[in-house]
Amino acid sequence: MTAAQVTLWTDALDAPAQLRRRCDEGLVPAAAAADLAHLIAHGWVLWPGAIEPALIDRLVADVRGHHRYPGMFVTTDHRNGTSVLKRSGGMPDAFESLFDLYVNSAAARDVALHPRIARFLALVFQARPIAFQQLLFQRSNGHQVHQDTAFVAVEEPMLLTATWIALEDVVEGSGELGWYDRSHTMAPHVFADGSRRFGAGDDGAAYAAGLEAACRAQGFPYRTLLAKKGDVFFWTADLVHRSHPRRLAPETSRLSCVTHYCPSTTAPFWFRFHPEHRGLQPHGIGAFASAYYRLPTAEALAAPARGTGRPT
Ligand SMILES: O=C(O)CCC(=O)C(=O)O
Ligand SMILES: [Fe+2]
Repeated sequence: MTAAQVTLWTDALDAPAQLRRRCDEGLVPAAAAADLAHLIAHGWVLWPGAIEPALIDRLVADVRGHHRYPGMFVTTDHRNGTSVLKRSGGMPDAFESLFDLYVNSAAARDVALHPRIARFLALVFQARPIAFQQLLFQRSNGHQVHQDTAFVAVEEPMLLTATWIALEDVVEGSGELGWYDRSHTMAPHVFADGSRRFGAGDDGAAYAAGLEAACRAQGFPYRTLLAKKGDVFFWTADLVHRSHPRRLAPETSRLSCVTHYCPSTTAPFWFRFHPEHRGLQPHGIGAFASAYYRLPTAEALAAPARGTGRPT
């Protein structure tokens, strides 16, 4: 048996009653009530066209132009077939994913903590939102079926949400986001070391296969997202999701921005091990943290302090 989990109120068993009470007390704006009810029931909510096209265009320009600042970005190294991270190079690159772009891109900050998102996070968290791991995908990375609690670690694992934002219209077969509706209600998956974090003693393929089998056995409908530019898909800690298997060429564009968030009442797990990476960069009603860059920074462009190695 594991100890009772600390969860967001939206993931609590009595969340529908809590929502009714909060609405009665005037704590939830009318426009947000339906979104919260959907999040509670389904584990996700979709906001079509929530991000302005001009802001998306600014972010895409930063992504496509990042080679102009060699070494300033932390990226995947998939071309070399490794899962180790590297610093960005000086040639145009539309293949690798960029980590924590919000440090060096004002547009990435404005997208990740867009007022629509920040306001909703404040309702869900009842605290200041901290954006703490951002992945800018230029194409699908082919993620297997997972719950973010396994790979995006927070001190209280369930105090976690994420957004997936389309920076272009998604093409079918490009590795679109897929998820199991209502799968956030599954019993918590506990790994070999007794934690909710995937670790050295765990088998990735077995984990993915087991999770998928459990979703099917419980009859959670599988869905994919043919998102349009500017759409925001918001999900909670334990929603089971994946990159839907790609049918098109590996380099097919699927520009999208994923950001993970926790409330300021907890901390990203790496804070334990990297005190120099506990800094926060305030932004609007929220803030950013980074495992790779030292924050806060007054620089318009900051160099990674831990740019290579295994992802945290
Ligand atoms: O974009 C995808 O295909 C999946 C991304 C994902 O699961 C994540 O970043 O947590
Ligand atoms: Fe994920």
